[in-house]
Amino acid sequence: MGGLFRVDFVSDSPQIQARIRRIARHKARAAQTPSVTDGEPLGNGPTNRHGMPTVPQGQRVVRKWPVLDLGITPDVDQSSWRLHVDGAVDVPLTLTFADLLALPQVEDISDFHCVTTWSKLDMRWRGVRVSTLLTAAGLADDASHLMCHGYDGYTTNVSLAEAVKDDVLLVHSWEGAPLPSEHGGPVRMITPQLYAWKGSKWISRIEVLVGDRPGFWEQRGYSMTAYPWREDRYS
Ligand SMILES: Nc1nc2c(c(=O)[nH]1)N[C@H]1C(S)=C(S)[C@@H](COP(=O)(O)O)O[C@H]1N2
Ligand SMILES: [Mo]
Repeated sequence: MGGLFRVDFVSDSPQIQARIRRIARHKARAAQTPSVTDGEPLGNGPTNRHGMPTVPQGQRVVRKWPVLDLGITPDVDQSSWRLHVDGAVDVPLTLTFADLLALPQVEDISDFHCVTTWSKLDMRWRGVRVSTLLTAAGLADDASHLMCHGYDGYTTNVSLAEAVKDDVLLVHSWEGAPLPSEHGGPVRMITPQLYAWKGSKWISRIEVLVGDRPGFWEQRGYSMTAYPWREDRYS
C-alpha cells in the first residue's frame, strides 16, 4: 500500500496532472479568504509574518500550551495509527505512520488560536501538507469541504479553500520532538489561519464532502468557518 501510494504520488501521469489542477482551483479560492487577504483584520500588535496583527481580537497570549478536548485521550500510537482519506475522491487511501513519514515533510512555524480566547504563538511543527494527501487521493470535481474525524469520536468541518493552504498540516512533531499524546499525537491536523478547533487531534479520517456539514462543535453553535481575524466564533 505505502509503495503504491508513493509511486502514484510522484507520477506525472495525466490523472495526477488533473488532480493537481483540481487542487489549484481551491488554492485560488484560498487567496480570497478573510484569513490571508483581509483588508482590515480585527486584531492587535505589530504585524506578524503574514502581515496580520500579532493577536486576533479577543485573544490573549499564553506561554504554556493548554490541553483542550472532550476529556478522552484515545489509545492510539505510531504503530496502531491509521489515516483514511475517503469520500469524494478518485482513490481512497489508508496511510500508516511510516507512509506519512515517506511523504514530503514540511517544517513550519505558526500560531494557534483557541476559541476560548487563548493564543499560543510561534509553534514549530513538522508534518505533511493536507494538500499533498488530497492531491494523492484526487478530489472529485464537486468536492467542497472536509469532515475530519478523530479517534475520540470528534468531528470538525473545513472548507477546501482553507484545507489546501500551505500551513495546514498533519503534524507528528512539535518543537523537534514527537507530538505529545495529550496534544493529539501521534498525528493531528493544524489549521493556523482558523480557530484551533478545526484541527482534529488523533486524526483518523479525512472525509471529502460534496457540500458542507457541521461537526461536533459546529452542531453546538460554533462557526462553520471560524476565521479568527473576523472574530467568527459562533453562528
Ligand atoms: N479529536 C479532537 N480534536 C480536537 C479537540 C477534541 O476535543 N478532539 N478539541 C479542539 C479544540 S476546541 C482545540 S482548542 C484544540 C486544542 O488542542 P490542544 O489540546 O493540543 O491545545 O484541539 C481541537 N481538536
Ligand atoms: Mo478550542
